[in-house]
Amino acid sequence: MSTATTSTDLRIDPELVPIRDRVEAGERLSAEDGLTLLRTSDVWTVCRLADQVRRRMHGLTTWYNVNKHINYSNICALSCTFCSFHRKKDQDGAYQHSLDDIRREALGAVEAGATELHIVGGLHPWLSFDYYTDMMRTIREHAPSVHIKAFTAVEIVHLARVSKRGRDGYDGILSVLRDLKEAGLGSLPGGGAEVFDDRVHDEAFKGKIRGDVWLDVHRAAHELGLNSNATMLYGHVERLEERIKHMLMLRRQQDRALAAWADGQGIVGQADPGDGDDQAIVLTGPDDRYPRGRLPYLAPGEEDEATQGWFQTIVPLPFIPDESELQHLPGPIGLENLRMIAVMRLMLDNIPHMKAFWIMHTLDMAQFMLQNGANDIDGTVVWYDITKVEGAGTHQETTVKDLKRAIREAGFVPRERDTLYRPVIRDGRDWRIESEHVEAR
Ligand code: V47
Repeated sequence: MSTATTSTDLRIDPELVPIRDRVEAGERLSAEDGLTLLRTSDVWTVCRLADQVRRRMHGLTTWYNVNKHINYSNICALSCTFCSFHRKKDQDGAYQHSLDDIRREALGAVEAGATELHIVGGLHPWLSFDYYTDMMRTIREHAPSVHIKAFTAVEIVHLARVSKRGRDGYDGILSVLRDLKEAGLGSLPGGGAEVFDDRVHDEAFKGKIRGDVWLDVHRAAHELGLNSNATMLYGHVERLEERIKHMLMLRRQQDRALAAWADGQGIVGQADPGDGDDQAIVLTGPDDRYPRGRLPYLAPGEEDEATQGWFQTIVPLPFIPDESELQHLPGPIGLENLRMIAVMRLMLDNIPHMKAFWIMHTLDMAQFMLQNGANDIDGTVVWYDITKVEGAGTHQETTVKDLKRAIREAGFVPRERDTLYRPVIRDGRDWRIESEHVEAR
């Protein structure tokens, strides 16, 4: 790498100089910029820029939550090559939880002070739609204060088929989400996005929904006032260009989701470099661009009246090869994972939060990621069956004490949040959401 001297006398890849200037000015980065960030050997400059952006957006605040994951069944009609979670019905290790099991899990979560249940499963071939709405109602009845974040986009499309609404396309998806919301669903997790590209789809997860359908499901959720998260599962058969394409597709959809809100905030849209007529809503600029607040926020109690949701968090997921059909691939490690966190922070300038999911990165690496763009370390988790790093079993739990320690030692201030990023005030297992909204600093 050739180097040049910056005003602060640090060495920087000259190709990153114009990108640094655009980041400092709060301008949207282009696809070419994204590729440069992915290719440069000057990873530390990329990380430093992401840290600058993260501090602008969130100051020193770093979020964690007290949550519990439930996988209601690992029986799945699909057999994605990257996935080691799925089982066929009679296969060893296949399981399916009854609603009684779910009730017990929900009560256990309340007992442990959880504010969130994160519920996903395989595409179960025989369970009826009632199972899913009854699951929501059971939790609502026994754990009314707990937020239910459940079902990836591919599960929603599966439920449209199961409930005979599959042929209705977008309307079928809307109608399924409406029923689930009515039964208690509070938001959608970001899983199942993988990489939005048909070539990658056909090679690694054929049979699963394509990127446009994943985006439709989240658009429908946003239309119903439900917030959602987004992921990218990287480091398998995709190319760097395809990673950037994925980010740009998410960014474009988020511009549309935030357009009306941004208008009300007096945030001036920018022209999007090389891409469409939509105004770019950039949330990563200098403070004076956001006189009425930088980040979209849903006040406590407004959930039912919300008419427009958005992507809250981006969760980069490194491909973990163990026990999958793609286990001959190495999977991304250390520096590559740090770089991805940073590049996604810089490119996804309109997604408020960036999560370093410690289960997939390890807590040690997630701690590093807090200094490279991430402002959220996820939660206590408890049970996790989808990936197992370094020989972990399904019991994968950490304590609030360890999460706070990781955050503090990285130089940040830990704050507990609920699923919708509102500060939680806690007294043992009892908690409430702070009603006054103050932007994190
Ligand atoms: O949907 C499956 C991915 C996802 C592998 O929204 C794999 O807050 C890596 O989406 N290696 C589940 N990834 C995880 C997920 C998630 C996690 C934490 C928080 C949130 C959130 C979402 O994991 C799956 C799939 O995309 N996945 N297999 C694998 N071998």
